[in-house]
Amino acid sequence: MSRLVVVSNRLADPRRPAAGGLAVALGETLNRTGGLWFGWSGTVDPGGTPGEGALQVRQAGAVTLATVDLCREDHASYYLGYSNSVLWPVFHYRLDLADFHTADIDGYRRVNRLFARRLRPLLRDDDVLWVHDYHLIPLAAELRALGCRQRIGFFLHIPVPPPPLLAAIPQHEWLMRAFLAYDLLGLQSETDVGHFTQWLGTEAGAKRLDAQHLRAFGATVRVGAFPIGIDVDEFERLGHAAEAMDTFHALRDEYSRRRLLLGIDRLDYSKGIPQRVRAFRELLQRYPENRHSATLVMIASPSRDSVHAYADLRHELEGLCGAINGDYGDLDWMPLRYIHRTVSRRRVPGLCRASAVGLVTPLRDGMNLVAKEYVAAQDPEDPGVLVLSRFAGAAEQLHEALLVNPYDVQGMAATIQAALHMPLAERQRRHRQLMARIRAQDVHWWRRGFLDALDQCEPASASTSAS
Ligand code: GDG
Repeated sequence: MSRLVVVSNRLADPRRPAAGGLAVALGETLNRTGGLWFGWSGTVDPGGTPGEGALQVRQAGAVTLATVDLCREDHASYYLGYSNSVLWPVFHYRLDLADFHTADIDGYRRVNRLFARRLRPLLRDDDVLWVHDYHLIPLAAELRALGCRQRIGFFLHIPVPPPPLLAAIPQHEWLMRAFLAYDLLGLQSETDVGHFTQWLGTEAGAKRLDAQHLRAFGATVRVGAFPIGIDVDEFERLGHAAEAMDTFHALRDEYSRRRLLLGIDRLDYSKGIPQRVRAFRELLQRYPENRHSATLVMIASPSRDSVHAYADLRHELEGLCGAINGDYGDLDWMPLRYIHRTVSRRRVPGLCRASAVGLVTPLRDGMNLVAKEYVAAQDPEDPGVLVLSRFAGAAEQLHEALLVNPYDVQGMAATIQAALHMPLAERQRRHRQLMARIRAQDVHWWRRGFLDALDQCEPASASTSAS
């Protein structure tokens, strides 16, 4: 059997529970298959040279972890700059937050070239490579330029916006060529596949060979939707363990006469956090019976705080939460508990189960695993209700959630009110249906679907170079 080589910007120890969607999903995948996981070590070396970085290799169970440090300049241009101040905002439909600098694209190319140079000597001829996410779009082209002929698949964890937004990226043609160097391109949803196909069609005159294959720039790529799932069994195990049970009982005791609502995300402008808080304020305003009774627990784990847009979001949120607690709070009740810290993953299922409503309200999201985790954590006899943005990739699968438009604050408040009053039988029915799909389409289904499709691709069909 071929060895699996996973490449992603960041790695996690696959034997420990991680925070962050990609780290969780990849750790679970590699735990099953074994193999090699390659990426940035997470260390910024202040004395390092651009485009250089020593390789470190260590073993974590069945998984070999191979990492490279980045120097300060490469970290600034590749990670903070091009990845998170150009690709992340544009792919989340936020042209207004994109910040284009030539030095950043140069750094992005340099680091992808560095990764290819460090990874190449570790590869075996029959390896299968699975590259992840927007930081590494040109990696296959760089590997091909070094002579790699292995099958290489790419999975994009974030959404694909409509073509006119993509066309605003100054290097968008270069990006298209880079995508074409992969054998298989996996996206989260059919909406994303539609946008990607239109982009290649309108901007590169790509020809559709059949339902799955596109041809452009002399190369053929297979494109498909592979919605990512969670490891349901592992999450249920976590939910029955002591830390989750303790969290659940502590919250149930503390809020025995109150209803809890829960939001849990990285503090990111794509997650619709201020919109959710405004909807909660509207709930207290329009439905006063919720005062002294409903409490919103919002866990926003720190993320990318040296990017301006994230610091601005933090200030906005602190102002909003302070104003709501000031306006509505009382000596014996605070409407909002805002926690700007990462909570232990072991506590997450307990937090979810203690909450009557789970609020997942991104303005755009590739998938959103919290939505699936919230459902998986519920007690089937007395389940909470998932309120889910129609703009999360997860909405294509989770039809029985209460779908909302996060831009419509009043509409969201009305839906939260309906969720708080949903009869038990309806909650049970919706939960049963949601759970069946989350279980059937879990992280192993996702991994198998992607790797089986990659296996069917002709190796090294692409011969393009992104440079
Ligand atoms: C990207 C895409 C896509 C969150 N806060 C804490 C914490 N988390 C965990 C959650 C969940 C994960 O992090 C977040 O996953 P998401 O899917 O919601 O979001 P992103 O990190 O933006 O992930 C996304 C995903 O990739 C996978 O493809 O779904 O659309 O943006 O597991 O539980 N975990 C802990 N403490 C926290 O405070 N321990």
